[in-house]
Amino acid sequence: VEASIPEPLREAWLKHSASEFTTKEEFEKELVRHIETTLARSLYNCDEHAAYSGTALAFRDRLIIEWNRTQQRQTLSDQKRVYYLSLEFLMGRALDNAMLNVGQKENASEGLKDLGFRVEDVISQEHDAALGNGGLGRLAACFLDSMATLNYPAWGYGLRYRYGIFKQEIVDGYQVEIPDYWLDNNPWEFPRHEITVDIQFYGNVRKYQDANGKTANSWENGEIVQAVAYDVPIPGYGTKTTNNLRLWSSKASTGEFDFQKFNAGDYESAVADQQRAETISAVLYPNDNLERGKELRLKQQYFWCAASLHDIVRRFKKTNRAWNEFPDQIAIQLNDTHPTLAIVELQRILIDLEGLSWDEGWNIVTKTFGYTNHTVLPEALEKWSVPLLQNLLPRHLQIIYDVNLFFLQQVEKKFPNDRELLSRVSIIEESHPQMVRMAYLAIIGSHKVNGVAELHSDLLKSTLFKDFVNIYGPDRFTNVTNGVTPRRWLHQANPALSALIAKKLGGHDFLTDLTLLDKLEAFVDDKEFRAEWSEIKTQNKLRLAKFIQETTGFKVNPKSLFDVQVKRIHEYKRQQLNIFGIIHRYLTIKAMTPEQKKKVVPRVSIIGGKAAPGYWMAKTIIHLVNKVSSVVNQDPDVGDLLKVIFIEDYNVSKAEIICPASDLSEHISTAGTEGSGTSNMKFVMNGGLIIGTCDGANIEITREIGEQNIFLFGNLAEDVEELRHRHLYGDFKVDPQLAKVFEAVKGGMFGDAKDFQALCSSIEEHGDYYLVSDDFNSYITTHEMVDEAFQKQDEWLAKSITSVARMGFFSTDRVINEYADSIWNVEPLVVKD
Ligand code: RUG
Repeated sequence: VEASIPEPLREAWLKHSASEFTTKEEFEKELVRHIETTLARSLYNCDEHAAYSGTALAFRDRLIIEWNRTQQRQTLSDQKRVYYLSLEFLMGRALDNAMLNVGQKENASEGLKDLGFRVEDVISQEHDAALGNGGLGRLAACFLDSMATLNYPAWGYGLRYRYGIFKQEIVDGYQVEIPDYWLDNNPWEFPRHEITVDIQFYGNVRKYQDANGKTANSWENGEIVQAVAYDVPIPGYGTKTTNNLRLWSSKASTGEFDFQKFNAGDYESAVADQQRAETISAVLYPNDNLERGKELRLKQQYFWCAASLHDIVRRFKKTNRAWNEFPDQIAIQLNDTHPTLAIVELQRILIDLEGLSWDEGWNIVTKTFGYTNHTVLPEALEKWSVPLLQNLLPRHLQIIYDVNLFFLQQVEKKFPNDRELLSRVSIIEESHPQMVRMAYLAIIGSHKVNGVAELHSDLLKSTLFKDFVNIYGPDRFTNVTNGVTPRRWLHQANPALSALIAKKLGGHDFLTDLTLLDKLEAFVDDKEFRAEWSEIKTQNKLRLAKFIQETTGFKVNPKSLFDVQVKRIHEYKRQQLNIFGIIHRYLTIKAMTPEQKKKVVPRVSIIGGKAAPGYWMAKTIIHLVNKVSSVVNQDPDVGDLLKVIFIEDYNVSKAEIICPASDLSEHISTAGTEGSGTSNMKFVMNGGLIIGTCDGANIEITREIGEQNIFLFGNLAEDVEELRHRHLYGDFKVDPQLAKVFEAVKGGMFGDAKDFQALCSSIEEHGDYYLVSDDFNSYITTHEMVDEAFQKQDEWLAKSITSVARMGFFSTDRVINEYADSIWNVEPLVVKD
C-alpha cells in the first residue's frame, strides 16, 4: 500500500499529518481552537456545555488519529478479525473514559482549570449513550473496552437508535417514560455517508436455471431501505489500539422517493414512505429479558444483520481469498439470538449471490458463528411467526426450512424412529401460527454455544438445550463467565480507590492484569491502609448522599448502612422481596421501645431501575417502593434508622456514583433465573459486600472471595421446580412474617391497598412463582446477620479488602481472552510504537 504512493506525496502528507497533544498547553491550544472555530464561541460566551463540546472534540481528534492508524495496521496485518453483533451497546458517557484510556486526564483537568472550569462539571455535561436495556448491553460495552485494550482486531456492529432507552420520571409514585433523544451534538460518532448498503424487504422468490443449468433462487421486488454507517471510535486503555463500533442508521433508499406519487400531487404520501424507512432505526425496544414479537423489531434485526454482513463480506472480498478461507479470517459472535438472521443471510449470500453449493456455504457459516445465550427465562426466548417471516423475508424462510430439513435428517439418522425428539428439536414449532425458534437456529448455525456463568451454562445443558447436547455432543456447549471492565468500574468510577490500590501495589498495572489485586491481601491488617480504605468509602457515601438530597430532597445520614439494589425491575430479580423486607424492618422498628431502638443499625435502602413500559407488575413494584419511601422517610418514629430512596432514571453514569458508595448490594433473584448478573461484580470490586442467592455469577464470586465474605440465603436452583409444584398442588401457606407485611399493605399503610393487590395475590393466591414467601425468612434473618456484621467495622473492612483482592477473575479481559481462545481462535495484534 505504502509503495503505491510516490515519495514526494508521501512526504508532504506525513509532514502535515495530524499530531496528538501530550501536554497541558497542547491540550489547551486544541480546546481553545475548537471552542473558537468549530463551535464559534469565545472567552466571553463559553459555558460548561461548550467547554464539554470543545474538550470532547479535542479528544475525538486524538481518538480518530489512532483509529485511522489501527484500521490501517489491522488491514495490513491481514489477521483474523472478530465481529461482535449486538442490538444493544450501553456505553454511558465517553469523555471521561477517553481521557483515562489515552492517559491525558490530568493534562485535561489542569488545562480546563486554567480556563476556569472543573473537569468533573465538564464531564457531567455529557448525555449518556444509552443504546441498551441493562446487563446484556452493558456487557457488550465492557467487551469493546477489553477487546481494544487487549489489541484484538475487533469491531462491534449495532443499530444507531435515534431514541435510546427512555428517560424515567416518577410522577405521584408512578413511572412515566420520556423519549430519550440523545443525538444532538454527539461528538463521538462519524457519519460515513459514503458507506451505505441497500437492504431489501418483502418481495418474492423466483426460481431460475443458472448458467450451469442448476436451479437457483432470486429474491426480487419488494422494498429497499438504505443503511448508512456511523462509526464510533473505541479506545483501548494504555494502548494505541482504537477499534470501531459501527452503528447503522436507516434512510429511504436514494431514488426511492416516489416521484410518480410526487408528480401525481401525492407529496404527503411520498414523504410518509420516506419516514417509514427511517423508523427502522428510530427506537430501542425497551424490554429486558422479554420478547414481544413485533414486526418492526424483526425489521430492525434483519436490517442490521444484512448491513453488517454485507460490510464484512465486502471487506473479505477485497483480500481476493478463496471462500473457504472466510472462517480463518472472520469470527462473528451473536450476542443472544437477536442477530440469528445473520446466519441465514450469510448462507443466502454464499449460495444465491456467490454461487457456492449448499454444503460449501453451510460449512463456512457454522465455522464462522458463535452464539451466546444470556437467559433461560421462557419469556425472553425469541420465536418469530412463520407468516411474518414469509411476508418480510421470503427467501430467508426457505433457507430456514432447508436448514431444518437437513438438520432433522441428521438427527433421524443418529436417533432413528424418535418422532418426539424430532418435534422437540425442530426449528419450526408446530403451533398456530407456526413459529421459528431462534435459539435452535442459532445453535445449529454456530460451532460454539456459551452461557454466561457456570450455573447458567449447566442449566442450559441440562434443560433448555439438553437434546442438542445429545445430538452434537457436549463440546459444542461451553461456559464463559461474564466480567466487567475494571477501567470504567474501578478506575473511572472510583478514582480514589484506584489510586490507593496503585499506591500499595506500586502502579496501575492491576488495571490491565486484575489478578494483581491479590497482592492487597497482604495489607488487610495494615491499620493505616484500612483507615484510608474506610475514608474512601465514607467520601463516596457522602457524594451519593449529596446526589440523593439534590435529586430527591431526602437527607440521608452517611453513617448508615447503604443497602443498594439497582438493576432493571423484574419479578425474577425480586425487588418485591426487597421492598417487603424493608416494610418488615419498618414495622419492627415502629414496634420498638426507645431502648431497643438504640441498638438498631441505621439503614438507607436504595432502589433504582426501569420497568418495561408494558410490564405492569414491575411498574407496580416501583409504585410500592415510592409509596413506602414517602411514608417511611417522614415518620418521626423511625428518623434516621431507616430511609428508603428510589433513584429515578437509573443509568450508567448514575451507576458510577452508586457502586462506589454501597456497603451492601442485593443480588437476590430466584435461584436459577439470573444468567450471570454483572453489577454484583461492580459492587464487590468497589469494596461493597453483597447479599445474594445461589444464582448466576454470585456462585463464582463466592468461590473466589470465600463464603465468609458474602451473605448468601434462600433456596437452591435444584429445589425450585419442586417448590413451585407444591405451591400449586400441595398446601401453601404464606410465611408468617410476610403475612404481617401484607396486612400492613392491605390495611392501606402505603396508600390505596387496591394498587398493590396484584403484588400480594401473585404470592398468596397464584402460586408464588418466584418463591418470595419461601425465601422470606431466610432473607430477613440474613439481613439481621448483616446488621451484626456491620457493627464490627474492623471485620467488615477486612471482608471488604479481602473481597476486592480476590476479584481478579471478573475482568472482561479474562473473559475476552477466553472467547478468543476457545471460540474465535483470534490473536491480538501487537502494536509497536
Ligand atoms: O439477564 C441477563 C443477565 O443475567 C446477564 O448478566 C446479562 C449479560 O450476560 O444478560 C442479561 N440478559 C439476558 N439481558 N437480556 C437477556 C435475554 O435477552
